[in-house]
Amino acid sequence: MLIATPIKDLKMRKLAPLLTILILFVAVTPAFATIYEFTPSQPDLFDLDHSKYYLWGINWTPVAGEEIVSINLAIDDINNWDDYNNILYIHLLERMRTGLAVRTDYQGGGDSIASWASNNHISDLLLDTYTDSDGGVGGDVIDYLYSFSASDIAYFNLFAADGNFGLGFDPDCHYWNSGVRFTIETRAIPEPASMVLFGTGLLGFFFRRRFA
Ligand SMILES: [Ca+2]
Ligand SMILES: [Ca+2]
Ligand SMILES: [Ca+2]
Ligand SMILES: [Ca+2]
Repeated sequence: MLIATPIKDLKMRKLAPLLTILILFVAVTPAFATIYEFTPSQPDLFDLDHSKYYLWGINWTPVAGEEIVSINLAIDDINNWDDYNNILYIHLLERMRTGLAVRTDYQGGGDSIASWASNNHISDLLLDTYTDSDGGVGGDVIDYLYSFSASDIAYFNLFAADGNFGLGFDPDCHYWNSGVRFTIETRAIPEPASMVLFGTGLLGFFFRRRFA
């Protein structure tokens, strides 16, 4: 069992106000989180038709003074048409003309985004593949969510540095869904100057208490 111990030690008594201020500071500092959300012009990407692949170009420039905390790709209510083929390839692209482009692969050719990127000399990263666990229309209809790893975010920062990047989807077979969303969450990078000021203030407070 945990029992709260009173602060008996003299040193700790002196440090207590300092700790209180630190805790207050953490508690009152707003997170400054900003969410940037993107949806393709056709929100469900035409239900990810098996005979196509989709290239979605997005213009977004990393904001000075902000760092990326998380990036998520969501596809709501995804469900495969049948299990003749059952794989959806999802790529991050270094660049892509803004908006949505639909190309044809007749459901074949494996990962058509990888081939397209290679043929067009565009750097790309295979983010994920999705397979419907029950194969077909029955059973599971799930909300797919892919959260970028730290390494994915590093690639994203590289790809988006010039203000443009893309996402590529190759469904082989058909994936019904009710919408695709791409979300970037950032937070303000603490400014070194204000941290120094804050530190100086704390020190001042501590010494005033100590030598008063
Ligand atoms: Ca396809
Ligand atoms: Ca394909
Ligand atoms: Ca299913
Ligand atoms: Ca780029």
